[in-house]
Order: sequence, then C-alpha cells, then structure tokens
Amino acid sequence: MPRILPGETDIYAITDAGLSLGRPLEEVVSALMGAGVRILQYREKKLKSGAMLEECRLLRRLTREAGACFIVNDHVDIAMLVQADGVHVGQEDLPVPAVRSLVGPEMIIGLSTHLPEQAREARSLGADYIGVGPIFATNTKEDVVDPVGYEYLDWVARNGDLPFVAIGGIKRHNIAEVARHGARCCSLVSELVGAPDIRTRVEDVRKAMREGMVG
Ligand code: 3NM
Repeated sequence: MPRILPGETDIYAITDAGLSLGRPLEEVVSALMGAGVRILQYREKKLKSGAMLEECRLLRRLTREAGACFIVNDHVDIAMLVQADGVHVGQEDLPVPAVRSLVGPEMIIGLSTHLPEQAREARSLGADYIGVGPIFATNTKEDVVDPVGYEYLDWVARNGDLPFVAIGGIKRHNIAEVARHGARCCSLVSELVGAPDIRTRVEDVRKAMREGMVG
C-alpha cells in the first residue's frame, strides 16, 4: 500500500459530504482518483461510527485500486479497522504518542498545527507530517483557529523538519501564491469536492499551483 506523504505529491484532497453538491461519496472520490489525486483524507463529522466505517471501507477499496494513500481524520479505530495508510489528528484530539502506541510504527500520523511551537514539537511527538493552517479564512471547519496567513507558512517552509501540507481557504485563485510561499502540497476541501466538474477543477488547481512553483 502506498505510503505517500505531503511533499511527494501536490494535491491532498479531503472529503466533506455537506459540500459535495449532493453527489454520492463514491462518485466524488472516483472523480478525485480519476484526476490523479494521490492522497485522500476521509473527514466527516456528522455520521455515526458504523456508517463512517462503511464509507471508509469503500474509500479504502477505491484508493487501493487507484494506488492512492488513504488517511482517516480523527478516528484511529476506523483507520485501523480498514487498514488505512494513515490517520490525521488535531491539537485537541488524542495525543500523537498515544495514537502511535495504538497504530504501530508503519501507519502515517498527520498532525494539524497552527504555530511554530506546535511544528517544532510534532517530530518529537512522532508525527510523520503536519498540516499548516488555516492559511486563509474558511467556513469548512467548525471551531477553526484564526487564519495564520503566510507568516506561519513561511516559517515552516524555512525551518520545518517534517513534510507539510498547507490548508485552509486555498482556491484556484490563491494557490499559486501559496506555492510561492513554499508549499509543495496543498489541501483543498470545498474547492475540490464542491466543484461541478471535479476532474477539470483538479487540473486547473494543479496548473495554478505549478505556476506558483516556477514563478
Ligand atoms: N483543517 P477549505 S482548515 C479541515 O487549519 C481543515 O487545520 C484546517 O477547508 C486547519 O479548503 C480546514 O474548504 C478546512 O477551506 C479547509
């Protein structure tokens, strides 16, 4: 199973049923896989555990067929049950060392960070990569901290010692700038799952990101 980390690929997609224009999860994720997205995170807040488990089983199959990395948000138990490639936790979730003791050495652990102190701490805690955000304001995540802007991203790009993914309010129109500030992997939720034509949107986002990487 692929152990793909941010930095090894450009786009990191995250699911959100509420933003997917009423389309079934399978359709949304198949489109993302068809567009060549190589990391997919399952992030659903409103379902019961049993329903989440079923959805994760489906996504495990789709990502495996596509050779993509599959990460489950928050739910360590579900990640283990479906043999996901990784689990992603936030600062308020189960601490990374506790997650590591459950999942073993192989599973990828991602940690959301919002401050240099948190980024500095992440490696010693045992995280494999960090989320850096929210770069811009976003309505997608409840209880999100204030946008960190480019200041924190610049700091991580210069001083960070782990692979990182920029997240929060990233769109076609601003992703080139995010890349110019050092991001080599960006996570987008509403901009991808909310697109009427997901495949074309991924292509547009990639193209814009590459412009920022050379510019
Ligand atoms: N985590 P959109 S921001 C899931 O800063 C998530 O850690 C964030 O959604 C963080 O691309 C965020 O629609 C939501 O703005 C990003």
